[in-house]
Amino acid sequence: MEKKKFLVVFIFILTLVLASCGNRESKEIIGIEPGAGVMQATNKALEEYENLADWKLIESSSAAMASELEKAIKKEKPIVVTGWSPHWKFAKFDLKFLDDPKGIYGEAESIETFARKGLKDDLPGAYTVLDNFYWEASDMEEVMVAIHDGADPEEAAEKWIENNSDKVAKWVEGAEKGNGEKVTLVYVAWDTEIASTHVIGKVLENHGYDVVLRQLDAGPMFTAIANGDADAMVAAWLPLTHASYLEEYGSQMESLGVNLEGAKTGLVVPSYMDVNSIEDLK
Ligand code: PBE
Repeated sequence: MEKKKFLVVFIFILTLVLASCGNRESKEIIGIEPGAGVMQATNKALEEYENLADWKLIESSSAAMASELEKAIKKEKPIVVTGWSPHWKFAKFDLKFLDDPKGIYGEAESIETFARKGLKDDLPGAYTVLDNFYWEASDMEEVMVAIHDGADPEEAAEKWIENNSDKVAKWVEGAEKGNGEKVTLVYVAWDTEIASTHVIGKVLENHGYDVVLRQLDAGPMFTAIANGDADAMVAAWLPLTHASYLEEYGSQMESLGVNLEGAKTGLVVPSYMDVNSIEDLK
């Protein structure tokens, strides 16, 4: 008798624990690298949207976030991730950005190029190529999808350059050829920046420079340019996503302007989920 009672109580408690686990799981936002602007914005969203009061943002990596998303979609399970566009995930899965009535994630973002001070005088040819670098979201997406489908980033960049010689010709127009001088580009392992940095890196290499690509976290990427430890990066999302980095390091870097328009960040869910706004998350 005693044993039976114990068993009943045990099962009851187990049910409670499992239920609360399930509950907790559904109140998680799968994030990426802690230094990303979309993570700062999501922390702000957790504070400002009352319905997110008991939600948690999970730090992760861009690659791990994408694989969690893929796993959930295979089982048609609910999932909320910190997302951004352009990104291959929109070509591969049926996804939607949640409406953001409080405007925490801002409107459309641009991606901008920054160089260290003095690059223009030291390597005017490389500076001109970086300054001319501009492409469309669809171009970047093409490279990202190729990489996701298994191509090496360098290979995917080469292929895109081959197929878009008209665009590339405009970037190198009027740029003095390099003579094996070293150019260091820094970037973060975000899918967007892996694509862009490998493309512009290859273009500079084809133009006579000895290009080194160095992968860093977001903060160190900005400090490397500000300190002059690296020559340039094509990875600043503005006006909002990297606003805090710009405030800190903007005066120590040289802005070369926008290289892509119409980017966006926010909370992303599979289309089969019955939510359309951040305010619908319960
Ligand atoms: N991202 C991709 C970055 C910028 C590029 C949106 C993940 C971020 O949130 O900082």
